[in-house]
Amino acid sequence: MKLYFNPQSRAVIARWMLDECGADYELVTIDFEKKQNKSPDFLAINPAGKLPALVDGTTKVFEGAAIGLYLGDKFPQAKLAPAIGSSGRGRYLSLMVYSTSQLEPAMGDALLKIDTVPSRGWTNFETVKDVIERELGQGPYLFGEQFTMADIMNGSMFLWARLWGTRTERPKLEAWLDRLAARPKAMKF
Ligand SMILES: N[C@@H](CCC(=O)N[C@@H](CS)C(=O)NCC(=O)O)C(=O)O
Repeated sequence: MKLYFNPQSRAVIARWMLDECGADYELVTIDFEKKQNKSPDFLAINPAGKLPALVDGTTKVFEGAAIGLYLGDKFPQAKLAPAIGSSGRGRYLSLMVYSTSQLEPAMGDALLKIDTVPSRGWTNFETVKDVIERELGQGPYLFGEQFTMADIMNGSMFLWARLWGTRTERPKLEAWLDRLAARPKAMKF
């Protein structure tokens, strides 16, 4: 497998996924300065010209959440995804999509200090925190004792925000984030 990568990008999240899977992979560095992400070769992998992107044989996957879903199913032994047909599967798919369709844009609004317009499809960031806190329940992870790709996708967004000095101000969420960051294979910046 090849992960198209730049250390200053969301590809560090995909690398975290691959490491948690115990996958054998190669990093292909993409230089943003040289606009390698807009080259015809790269656009054939990700037509949006963005990182991360993953190539596994003839399979091409782009969008971080899609890469997580793909890897979670490809490496069932890593137990990073509730199995197809299991009771948690629907909530898992929902939380994976939620991470980029709601959590991330809501966080963007909050960091940029702009009002969230509900008609655009996501709630404000405080509501996102309520949702994730509720989904976490007693933890320690979103699926109880089972650490999954949903923890990586949702947690990594909050961990990014920490780099900008933003904390959730919610003890339960902060404890979860500390737990994620302490995992030996957690993303490194
Ligand atoms: N929703 C996308 C976001 C991808 C994205 O915006 N990647 C950034 C790096 S973090 C990028 O490639 N930017 C370069 C560009 O847009 O030219 C995902 O989750 O994969």
